[in-house]
Amino acid sequence: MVRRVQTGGGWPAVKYTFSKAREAGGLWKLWKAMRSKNACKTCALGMGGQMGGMANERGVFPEVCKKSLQAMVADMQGAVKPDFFKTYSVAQLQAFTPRELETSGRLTVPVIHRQGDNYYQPISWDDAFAKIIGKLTTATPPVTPNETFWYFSGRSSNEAGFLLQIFARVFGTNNVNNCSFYCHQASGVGLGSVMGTGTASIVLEDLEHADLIFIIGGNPASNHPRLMSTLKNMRRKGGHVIVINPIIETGLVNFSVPSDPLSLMFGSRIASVYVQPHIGGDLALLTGVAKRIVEMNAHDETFLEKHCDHWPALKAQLARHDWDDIYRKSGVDVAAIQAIATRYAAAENVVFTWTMGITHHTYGVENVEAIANLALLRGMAGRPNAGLLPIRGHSNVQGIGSMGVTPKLKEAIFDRLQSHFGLQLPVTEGLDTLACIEAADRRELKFGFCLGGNLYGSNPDSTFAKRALGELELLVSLNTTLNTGHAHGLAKETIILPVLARDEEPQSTTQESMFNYIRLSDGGSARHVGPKSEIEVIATIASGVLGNGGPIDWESMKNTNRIREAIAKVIPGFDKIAQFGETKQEFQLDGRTFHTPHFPTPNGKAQLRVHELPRLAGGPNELRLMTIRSEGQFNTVVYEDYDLYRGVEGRFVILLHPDDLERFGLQPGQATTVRSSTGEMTNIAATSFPKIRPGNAAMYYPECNILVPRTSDPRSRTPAFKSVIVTIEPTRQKLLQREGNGVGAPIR
Ligand SMILES: Nc1nc2c(c(=O)[nH]1)N[C@H]1C(S)=C(S)[C@@H](COP(=O)(O)OP(=O)(O)OC[C@H]3O[C@@H](n4cnc5c(=O)[nH]c(N)nc54)[C@H](O)[C@@H]3O)O[C@H]1N2
Ligand SMILES: Nc1nc2c(c(=O)[nH]1)N[C@H]1C(S)=C(S)[C@@H](COP(=O)(O)OP(=O)(O)OC[C@H]3O[C@@H](n4cnc5c(=O)[nH]c(N)nc54)[C@H](O)[C@@H]3O)O[C@H]1N2
Ligand SMILES: [Mo]
Repeated sequence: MVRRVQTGGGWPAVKYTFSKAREAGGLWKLWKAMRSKNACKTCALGMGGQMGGMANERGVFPEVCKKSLQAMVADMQGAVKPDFFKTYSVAQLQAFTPRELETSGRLTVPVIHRQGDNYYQPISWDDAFAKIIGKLTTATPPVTPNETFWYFSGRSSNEAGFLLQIFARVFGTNNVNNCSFYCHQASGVGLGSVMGTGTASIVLEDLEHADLIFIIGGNPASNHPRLMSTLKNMRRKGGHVIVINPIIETGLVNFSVPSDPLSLMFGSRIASVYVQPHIGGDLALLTGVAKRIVEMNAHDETFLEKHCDHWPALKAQLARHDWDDIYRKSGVDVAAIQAIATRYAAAENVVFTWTMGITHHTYGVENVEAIANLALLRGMAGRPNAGLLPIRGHSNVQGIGSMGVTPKLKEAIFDRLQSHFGLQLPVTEGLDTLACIEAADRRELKFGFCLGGNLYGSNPDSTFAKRALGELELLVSLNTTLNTGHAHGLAKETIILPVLARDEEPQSTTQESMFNYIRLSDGGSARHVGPKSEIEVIATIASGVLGNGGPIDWESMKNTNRIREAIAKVIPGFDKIAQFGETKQEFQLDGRTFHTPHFPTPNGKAQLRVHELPRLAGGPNELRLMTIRSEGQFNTVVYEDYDLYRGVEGRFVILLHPDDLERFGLQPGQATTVRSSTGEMTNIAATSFPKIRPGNAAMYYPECNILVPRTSDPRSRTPAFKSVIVTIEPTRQKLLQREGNGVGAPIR
């Protein structure tokens, strides 16, 4: 039974450090690994390498975060046993939970699986390379460039991302995309549409001078714990935090920052105002706050007229929306909207942050635009200490984007690539992530290459994703550990290549934080014999496919200094990276953050956007379901089956407000069947969870992705992972108990 905690962080976090240290072979060993000069492996708020892996970009030594310990200890685990792939058939691997797959050990030998075989077989590196290179060059019938796709997760370095991206283009396709299409793509598109640039408008220091921070649609206590000391410090100085979230997240109410004795003993209050809209109600709520600000005459008319386009249109639209409609479409009444508006109007330096509760909707881009509108109303962008901050997920997802890992290259990158290398790049339209899976299903694609990640596990509609990947002739993935994709997302032939983690790389690499700061990973010694560096793998394949006599000498790209020289020439703002191998000097990217109200749009003005308010999804006998992370997982990798902060045991559960349990005639703990338009899950334990807004429900990703339809935001192509319409009824079979996997999981 898990103990319900009343505060985030605190003693459990400290205790956890010691238990993880035991797994890693002792506190000293773990401490040394954590102190190595490598950028943190988890979220993009993580720490740079320059100061010994644990200081942020201002050189301040912050928290040891549980996430980074988990990721580090996972990389420090022993190798997959030599007879592992002989012992466990694919059918058995399919019955493993995500946690069991992850803890099977580090991958050290390449393996291959052929459709119809029961087992993965080891394959030598040479044979694996020959097979991949052969498929792309001499196969009959041939595989053409546009029959291939290239997926990137956000864990890899800038160098690996850049190298693979240009290889795919020179090979001849723009089917190049990254996990951002399932994550913050709506932030990039929405910020781009209003501000002219798709990343944070502030640096870390600005955040520390804010006196009001909005946390919208995210749970940083669990997913970005290092943000919590900033919030605590700000509250101590008299600042405020406004949280907008359908769930009251324990750690956003109270958080005990382990490095601060007072906070550790007594906890620190985080939220000043906590508002619970319905899932998907943010656009209406944010519009309501904007309307109220104008009614209170708390907006900055001069700023709006001087530095923004379309202010008259927005003003007229805000006046047209009526309060009843706003309430119906958000679930938030005028009194709560007034509470937010009052705090906002009183603050001087305001930072707006948001995460997946905003982007995972069919109108994610509009949600982000509404946040930007609200900030601009009071001139909270284009000056120091205030602005917009999408809280990024993966540690280098932003860098992977900067390196040009998008179907359509930015014009400047395209031109510079052509002129610097004398290349002729493809101009065909490239496919985004979801479009690749759909094209695979139509048998239009034959070959897939995944630089890290878990493409199967991160997809909506798992049944469909499995079928689509099954149509590919060859799927190659570069991974450190096993995940559900290796068991379920199998192509006709599937190759897994084991790679080194960033702190095991023989050469230094770089990563970009969500504050547009380029960080060092100095590498280290390999923990296992067998895995290769991502860069070596990519360069070997590229040189085998394209040869070395052309415009790019791929062999020479095994040296990260050569890659960085190319990055400096090709990617705007990255000039300083050319000398990085020598100086190891971390740096702030130019041209991303703006402290003056001159926006990188064609006329230098921010572009306010006008929106219709969407109706809340779902009918009277349905529930709106959000699919979320627990405190004990990192994306599709599950470290623990319990969710400490929410006090939930097991992962095959649906969290429901007691009112909804009653509405559907369910008892707490009862086995239920949850159905959506794409799938159903049986034996899901109905869990009483008073902290969720009635009418809404939550389940854990990735297990529940079978229920998530492929409905996506047309502007960002991000699936609506947080807005799944489901029905619920008791399961007739008896609820099955299974050790370790929580209540409700099928017995295998
Ligand atoms: N521990 C841990 N840390 C992580 C990760 C992890 O898996 N585990 N993943 C990393 C990655 S890639 C990412 S993208 C981030 C994700 O970080 P988050 O976005 O914080 O994570 P989620 O669990 O997807 O989203 C959860 C929050 O959104 C709220 N929410 C859901 N729907 C809505 C809505 O309609 N409106 C509003 N306002 N809120 C809503 C939920 O109640 C929940 O608190 O975390 C990164 N860090
Ligand atoms: N229903 C639902 N679905 C979602 C979401 C949701 O909230 N709900 N969230 C979405 C989001 S925000 C994201 S970002 C995606 C996540 O999508 P991905 O990024 O594709 O998935 P991860 O689970 O982070 O990938 C984990 C794997 O990365 C590998 N790995 C770890 N470190 C390294 C490394 O250094 N190099 C290499 N090559 N491999 C490494 C490990 O083998 C591990 O198994 O999922 C999306 N899917
Ligand atoms: Mo993400």
